[in-house]
Amino acid sequence: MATPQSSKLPGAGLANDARPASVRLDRHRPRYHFLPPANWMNDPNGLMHWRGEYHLFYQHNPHAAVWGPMHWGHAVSTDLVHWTHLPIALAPTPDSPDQDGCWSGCAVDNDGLPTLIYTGVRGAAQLPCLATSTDGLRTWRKYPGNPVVPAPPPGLDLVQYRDPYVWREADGWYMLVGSGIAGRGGTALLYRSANLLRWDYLSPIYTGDCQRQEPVWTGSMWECPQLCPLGDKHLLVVSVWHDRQLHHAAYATGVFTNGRFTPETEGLLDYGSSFYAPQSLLDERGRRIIWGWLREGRDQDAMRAAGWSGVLSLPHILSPGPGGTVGVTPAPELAVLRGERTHLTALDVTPASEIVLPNVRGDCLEIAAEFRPGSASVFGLSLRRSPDGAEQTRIVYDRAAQRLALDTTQASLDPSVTRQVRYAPCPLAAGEPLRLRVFVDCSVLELFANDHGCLTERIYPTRPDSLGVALYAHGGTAQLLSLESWPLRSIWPDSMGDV
Ligand code: DQQ
Repeated sequence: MATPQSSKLPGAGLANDARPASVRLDRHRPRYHFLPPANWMNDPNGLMHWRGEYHLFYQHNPHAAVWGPMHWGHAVSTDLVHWTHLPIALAPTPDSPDQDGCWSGCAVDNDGLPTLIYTGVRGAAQLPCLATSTDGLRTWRKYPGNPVVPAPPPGLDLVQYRDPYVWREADGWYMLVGSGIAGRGGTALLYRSANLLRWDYLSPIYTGDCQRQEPVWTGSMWECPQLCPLGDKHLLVVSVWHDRQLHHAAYATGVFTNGRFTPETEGLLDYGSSFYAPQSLLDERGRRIIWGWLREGRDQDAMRAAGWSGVLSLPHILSPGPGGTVGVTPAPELAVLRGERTHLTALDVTPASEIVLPNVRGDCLEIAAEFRPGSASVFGLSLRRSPDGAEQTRIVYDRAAQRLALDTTQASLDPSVTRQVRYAPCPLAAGEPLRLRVFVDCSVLELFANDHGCLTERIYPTRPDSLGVALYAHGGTAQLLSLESWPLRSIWPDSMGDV
């Protein structure tokens, strides 16, 4: 085996009090979503529940708050909520197949030997590489025979090739590599191996059509593909790349048989603009839990000035939803973060004026609200609202369109940050209330509706008093059936991020 990895790199090992003031004092830095102590993070990688510990690796540039030479940062949790930063797990090795970066990949348990399969980058080559740990996932040795696939399969006219995802079936190991077929669309290439070290290419499991817009557009190339059983179907998750732009995380549920995937139902895992490159694990309780990278909505200068960039979504539990859709709920473990509950019952919300809730305010909040649409044409909640309403982020339910919107066009008075309206389909059966779960964490807003359909956005209110929550309705009266709210605590021991 090769030499052990250096684990004393800057970044992930920084003590909280050694972080630059810009990081400690940034009001936009989330407090209960996972992020590194400082600098850049993107994709979650190598997720694994190993002997009672959740291990999270992630794409990390420990040298700057912008994307750069990729390392694998590492953190561990026993409760899915509180994380301990560990030394960097993988760093580029000079003059090797990963000399220019250790890009995304996965983790498997090879009969008791934890093994990472990642993308080693050397120049234009992006090839699957392998590393193993014999000390409980703390340090990693790279396989001297890396890369374990010497080149992409010939003759396919591929658009990019990276992000191995590996799993075991009764007859051996299988691997997907994200790619695209020029002029057709995104694809995931299937391989098989007896030992993780030598791989035989089989075929694309399924190729999308980049001309097709409905039900979801899947672009020209797929990053970070992942295939796993969900209920009695298989779930394929891909991150849509097109013309060097990152778009959204799409899913398909369907049938996987004889190396081919046949989609039956398609959708987006999150309808906002931020959630990308998600990866899931199956935990020791049998739950399929997924995290995505939440991209910033501010520019490179602002990220450099802040000293950090990128955050993970909350852990989302996936389950089979109606008609082949995917159900998504926040992990119940998050309830340990709740402070004192505020509870409101039965309230009519009329077009007369917005109802600013007196005891519900803050920038680290969970809200669970149930509405009956009544006669209102649109209704909803505004959050991070300044007293004069000049800054506010609006959750809008449109009864006729059966659609939920997250409107960040007034979320910030800073003209340089991203502001937009994003929509998610949200059909309600006759008599079914709209049930919203909202998590506000400084610059993160995650919205769950009726246990399916997620909308996540990044928001950057400028005013310190943009903390209010209000209810509103137009075109008629909506009924608020109940609203519970809790302030949520920081997940870090010294309140990292508190200002
Ligand atoms: N991020 C990684 C790639 C992956 C992309 C590089 C997705 O491996 O395709 O940081 O965000």
